[in-house]
Amino acid sequence: MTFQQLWAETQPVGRADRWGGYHRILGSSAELELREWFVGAAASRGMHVEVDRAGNHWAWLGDPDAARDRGQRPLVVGSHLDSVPGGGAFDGALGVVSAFAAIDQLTDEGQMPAAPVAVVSFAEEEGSRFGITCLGSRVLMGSLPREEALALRDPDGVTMAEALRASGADPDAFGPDPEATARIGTYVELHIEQGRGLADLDRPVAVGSAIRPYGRWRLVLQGEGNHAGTTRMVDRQDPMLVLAEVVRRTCEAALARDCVATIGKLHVDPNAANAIPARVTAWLDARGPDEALVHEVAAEVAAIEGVDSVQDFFTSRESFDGPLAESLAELLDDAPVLESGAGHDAGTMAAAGVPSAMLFVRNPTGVSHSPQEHADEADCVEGVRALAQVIRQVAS
Ligand code: HGY
Ligand code: MN
Ligand code: MN
Ligand code: MN
Repeated sequence: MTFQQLWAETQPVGRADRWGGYHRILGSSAELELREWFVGAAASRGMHVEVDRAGNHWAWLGDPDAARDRGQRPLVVGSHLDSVPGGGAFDGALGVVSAFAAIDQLTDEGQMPAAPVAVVSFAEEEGSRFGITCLGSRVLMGSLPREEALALRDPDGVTMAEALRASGADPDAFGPDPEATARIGTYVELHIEQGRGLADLDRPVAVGSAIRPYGRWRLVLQGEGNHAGTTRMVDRQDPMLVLAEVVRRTCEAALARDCVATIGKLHVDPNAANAIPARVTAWLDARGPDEALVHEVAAEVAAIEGVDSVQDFFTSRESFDGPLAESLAELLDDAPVLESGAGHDAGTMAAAGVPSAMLFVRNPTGVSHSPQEHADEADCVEGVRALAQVIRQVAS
């Protein structure tokens, strides 16, 4: 099938009415529908579907175990199918759709390598339900201990273990999967660019060089709940005042250090218009050119009076395989090589020692994690063509 045909199949799934964005949250009907689409797409291409112990979906063309017996380690391409709440159409889905489209293009041209190739769809890349990004790849590779993952809670208080049980899966079987990981020779992820690097360079496709350091902290601002009408202003302990200071200082601390930092999610208890909040939980997402600077931003915010801070995760700079990136850039007509300000499963793979690379497709406005996220069809087709070239080169 062409890219356009495959894209048309996935586009209606999970489009939310409210803001026009996509809601493809782990375990939601939309996310389950896309998984079914993935299984169907694999089956119609004669690919064998497996779900690893961390809940990631794999579609294998060819037999990876026979390849291993021959001393080959296969190429894996793919991305993720979940989204942030109200996210764009391209983040994640573009990589999975492009993977199938590239395989189809090579097959039609009689150029598909004989060596096995897999398409992977990683689970909960956005961390929209359980709070930790790249959850499926982190658990798979053992960089997030299974006990920690099983104890994570979603916004309704449901633990990962309970969610697995409810979906018919066995939490005891959940965890790293050495058998699945031993099959991965190289991982290449195509993704929409989430900034304006390619638009500025006027090029359709780039190769990724690294993922910038990234941390997330949960800030608990404790106050005293009380009646909004009867409590004198001088008698209040209102955590919203602390929040106002947190937001202002987050921006200042990031600006002063060439970092970016965001308070994008809040939980207000009890969340009533006529009650002074008893407690506010705010999430700080901070990223930057170097780890020390990112930690400094978080430390400055955590030091504000009234703030208790817990680190949810920290991801170091992840550099992709340098020689691989260089060879891909050369293969793709001297494509530009760009760093990523966004996290990706390819970063988890690189951190675990898997030779990994990324391709980025131009995003004219750079907007992402928003319904306004966009890539032109011609650039997406160019991305598929690039991925097909990479498959032909790397898999054979
Ligand atoms: O970068 C992120 O927020 C996530 O990994 N997509
Ligand atoms: Mn994303
Ligand atoms: Mn993504
Ligand atoms: Mn009352």
